[in-house]
Amino acid sequence: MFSSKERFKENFVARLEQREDKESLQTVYSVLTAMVKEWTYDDWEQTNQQYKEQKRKQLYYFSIEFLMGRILGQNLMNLDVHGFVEEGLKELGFDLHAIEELEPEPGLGNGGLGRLAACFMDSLASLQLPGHGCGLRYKGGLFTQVFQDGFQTEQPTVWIDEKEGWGIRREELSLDIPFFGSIEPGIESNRLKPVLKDAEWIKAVPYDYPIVGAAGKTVNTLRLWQAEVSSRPLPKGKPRTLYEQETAEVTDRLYPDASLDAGKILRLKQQYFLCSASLQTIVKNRDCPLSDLARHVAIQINDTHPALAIPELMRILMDEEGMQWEEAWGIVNHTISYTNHTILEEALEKWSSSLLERLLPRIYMIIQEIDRRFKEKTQQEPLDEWQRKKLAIIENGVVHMATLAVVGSYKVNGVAKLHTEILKVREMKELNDHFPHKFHNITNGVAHRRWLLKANPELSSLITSAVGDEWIREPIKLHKLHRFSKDPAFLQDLQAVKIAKKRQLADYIKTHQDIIVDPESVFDAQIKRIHGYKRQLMNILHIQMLYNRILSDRSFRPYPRTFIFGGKAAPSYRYAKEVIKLINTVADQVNNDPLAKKHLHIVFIEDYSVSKAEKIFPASDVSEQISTASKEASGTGNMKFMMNGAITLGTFDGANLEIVEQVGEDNAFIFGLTARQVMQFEKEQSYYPPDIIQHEPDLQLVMAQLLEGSLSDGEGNISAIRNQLVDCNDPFFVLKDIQQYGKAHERLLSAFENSLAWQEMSVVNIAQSGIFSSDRTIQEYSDEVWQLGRVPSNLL
Ligand code: KOT
Repeated sequence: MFSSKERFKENFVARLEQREDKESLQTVYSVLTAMVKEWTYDDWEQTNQQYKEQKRKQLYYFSIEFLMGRILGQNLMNLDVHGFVEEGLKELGFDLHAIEELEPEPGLGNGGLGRLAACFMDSLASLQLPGHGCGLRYKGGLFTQVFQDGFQTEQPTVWIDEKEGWGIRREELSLDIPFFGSIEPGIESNRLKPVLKDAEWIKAVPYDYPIVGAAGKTVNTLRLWQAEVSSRPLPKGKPRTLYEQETAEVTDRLYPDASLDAGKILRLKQQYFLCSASLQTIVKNRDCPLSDLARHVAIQINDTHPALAIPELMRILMDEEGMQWEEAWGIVNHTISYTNHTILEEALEKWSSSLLERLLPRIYMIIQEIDRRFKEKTQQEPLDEWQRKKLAIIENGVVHMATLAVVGSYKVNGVAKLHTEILKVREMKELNDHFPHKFHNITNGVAHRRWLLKANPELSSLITSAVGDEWIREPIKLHKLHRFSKDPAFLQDLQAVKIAKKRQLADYIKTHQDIIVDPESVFDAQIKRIHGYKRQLMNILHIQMLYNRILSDRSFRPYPRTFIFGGKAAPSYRYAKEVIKLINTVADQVNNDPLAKKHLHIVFIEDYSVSKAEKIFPASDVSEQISTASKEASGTGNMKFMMNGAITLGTFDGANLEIVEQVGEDNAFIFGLTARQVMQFEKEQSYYPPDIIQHEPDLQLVMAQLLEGSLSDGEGNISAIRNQLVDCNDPFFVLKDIQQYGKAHERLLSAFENSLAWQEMSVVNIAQSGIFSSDRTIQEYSDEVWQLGRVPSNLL
């Protein structure tokens, strides 16, 4: 490693000299990546060595998605060399920023759940905790979104770059995973052992990625498994070409929306492949007697996608290691813990028993036995039929993965206070009554090193110049900024930083989307997956209402605003795709209207991704967090905006409530139905949108435009939106909340006009954001669930 810019430059130039195409930025990228890899690998080996020597308890975070974003810049930052590498390269005539942009972005996740896993990886290593990721090495990440005539189209992506990639193939650690076949009784060393016959085997090859902790020497591992053809014989009658094709599919690409792809055999294959390969490796590499596993290993399952870890660990302990059920169950039940990320009915995983039984016969037998024993246990309890149903793992030919995950784990957590409460009192009430000590809350957090330090170096420098740099290691120290909340010089500097970031984004928008936006206007952003409950529809209908009013009311000349959207729709999610088209249609009309464009601009950033998010969060004034109350488990974008000084315009949902708890109602704009009210309406089925529209002429106009006027092109392009709003009685309460939303916008706009007061709100938000660092979240997991701090007691 280099301690100075000069040493770095010397070494860099020497390496560049050996390359052919010295002038190309691609070569520079390749040389720099190779250097960073080398620096990392020494520490990586040392970290592993130390973990072994100290016999530290290890955490494995099982997740079907890891949305890492670009790695080079983050590693430079965490290695604490970003500054001098950037300067050194500049002196040699290269722009580090441009070099970083050459890295193919690993988009191995869909959104919140996958990005959370990536933030957790950063925090684990930065807190010097022994925590590693286990996932899949999809060849293609999330699709690339391309707009054609305002519609989303999808193009496949390939992020894997075998030459420059960060991963190391660990061929020697490969293993074969069986699918299909049938179970026959067998005997081994005088005990019964189920034998799997005629299985189809898929080879799992691990690729290890270094996870570099901040300013420390800790380098943890993200292990991603790749599916390849096994050398074992094929079952009789299976054509080789079909086998090869099906095998390649297993890690060919990420599913673009878990909740919509439920029931697909390939998805189930992916899940078992991940669980089995990871668990077999963990059990094999343990350095303790098997009976002590739970004291040496913790496994966190990121939602239910890896819940097959529960029966698979049972299988390994019993069938491979000869343990009895009770002992094995005790170990599983003290090793695995589960995080729930959603209460949306359609996202709760269910598998058909027959599919599970066919693909994974032994695993299905074990699930049946877990279910049988659990039913036996609850038999004595005075429960009605409905309550028994809610406690069933297998019911009516369906396996309920969330129930399996709760029964098989020692801790279950929701991801924000409200979400956990809803789990406990409603969604999982019966399970919580049965296991009162399992359920607890751990509110999400985000890696402030990526979302503030890396994404917003200008703001980071300003913070450091005011309060020192302790906040980088201890984000709670951002509190110190309160001292500056009334300091006019600081507030002006803060405003200057915001304007600079807005200019940078405006330049990006001009270059990439050919739209000119005014950096002095309010930048109001909603960036997240497109989904009914997230209510991008309410946002765009409100903009259309503003537009109508500008045209009809000569006295209405509001302060200029730029509305920024970003997000992808699942390819098969018709409604969400229509919302995208609608936003693009309104954008076209408004941006090209000579009067309206003085007040409103709309930009839909194409192909939203982690690296684009890094540009948008720092440049935003307003953070749109407008989900239907009770539906957004937590949200994490809300935290990224807050760290960058944007003010939340949001509903009483997810972690928004905790943001408001931190900053006070005066420093956020909160509106709309509460979760309790939404749930009451749902229960009583008493919400009837026509009652509302009837009394609101501006709403009538926008509905008319939408359903038969300027926004509907008569070709059925908005039939799913129409269906939701009209035929389904607006299940996400868009029309119910839209007037309050408009009022909240008005309050916000008048607040913005007093720029010092706005900056003061901004300071309060940044100062209170430390608690939303994933360092805090990970420390809570470690203390309350994994207990990584403790040296195993048998060593004391
Ligand atoms: C998707 C399918 C099944 C189960 C869960 C999901 C899921 C949930 N995907 N992303 N989430 C989001 O997770 C984030 C991290 O906890 C939350 O902040 C967000 O509210 C969830 O929607």
